[in-house]
Amino acid sequence: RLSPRLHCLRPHAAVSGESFARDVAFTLGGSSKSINPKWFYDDEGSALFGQICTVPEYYITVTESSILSRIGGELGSFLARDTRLVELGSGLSSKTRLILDVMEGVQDEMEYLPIDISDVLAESCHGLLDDYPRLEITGIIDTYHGGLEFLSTLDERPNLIAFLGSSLGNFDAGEGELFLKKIASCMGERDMLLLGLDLDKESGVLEAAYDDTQGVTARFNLNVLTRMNRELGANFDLSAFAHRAKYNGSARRIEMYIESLADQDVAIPAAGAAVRFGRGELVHTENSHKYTIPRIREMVREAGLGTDAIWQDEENRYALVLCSK
Ligand code: AVI
Repeated sequence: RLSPRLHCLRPHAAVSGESFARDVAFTLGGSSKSINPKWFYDDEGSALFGQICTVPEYYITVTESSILSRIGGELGSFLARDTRLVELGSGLSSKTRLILDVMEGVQDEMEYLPIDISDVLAESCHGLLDDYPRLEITGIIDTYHGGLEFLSTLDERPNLIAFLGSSLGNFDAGEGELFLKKIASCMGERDMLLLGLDLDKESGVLEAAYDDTQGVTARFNLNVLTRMNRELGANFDLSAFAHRAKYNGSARRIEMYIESLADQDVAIPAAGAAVRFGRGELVHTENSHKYTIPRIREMVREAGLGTDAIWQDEENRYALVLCSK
């Protein structure tokens, strides 16, 4: 279904099958194996992530949403009549509604520019158009970097860049800080950044959030193997691999792995690779960094931004940070 209020652009071919093949050939080829978490998000992976957001142990989404609904009025006071909402990694756009509700109170015409690596972007936008009749959407299907590049081609209107769900935490150590600098370098004087970050906490709570009893996170993690089977012609036997999530206290992060349960060889024809896995060998699939308030302030400052507000939930599990130049 097409709408004159929805445009979807795919500026780069960066999300193509060929780059998936090349990337996994490289990251599974060395002695310490990994898979970049951006490959989680095919249609099935995006749907599974949506489901993770509703499991009881994964407090991140509900906590962020409850903070957002509580601070709506205050956030509105920072918005101009022509502020455009840009969202990095919009996914299913569920929390977006809470921000659009705030914009609706301040603006006659609303503009939303979601940037996501997954095709589900277009689908989730249709629901938004139905519910917000004064909304125009330009969806960008691309990596974060491609999306930010696109941002620099836009007119002078102020942007509220939302980067929610603690997605910054999925960058490798040091890379997240660099990416924050990159966002800052794309921001104009009137732009703002709304950053959602998960706070460091007890390891038991964190490990449960990344290894839920319903096994949704396990399916999400292992789905990347199914994706390789389908898209790259690989022959991973899903029953011979298992999901693992471990808290690394010194690095302040959850680390997700796929463990090989046997000595086995797997062919990945499209990547021109044959990969040998030892029993107990771990493939690192994701880091999810956790933050402290002092560390957040420091990161924001080092990126050349000022902190306008920090909001937290009552149990200090999560923080929403508003920053600008
Ligand atoms: C998208 N990202 C912020 C999630 C996280 O919490 O790191 C991805 C995720 N991985 C396992 N569960 C959720």
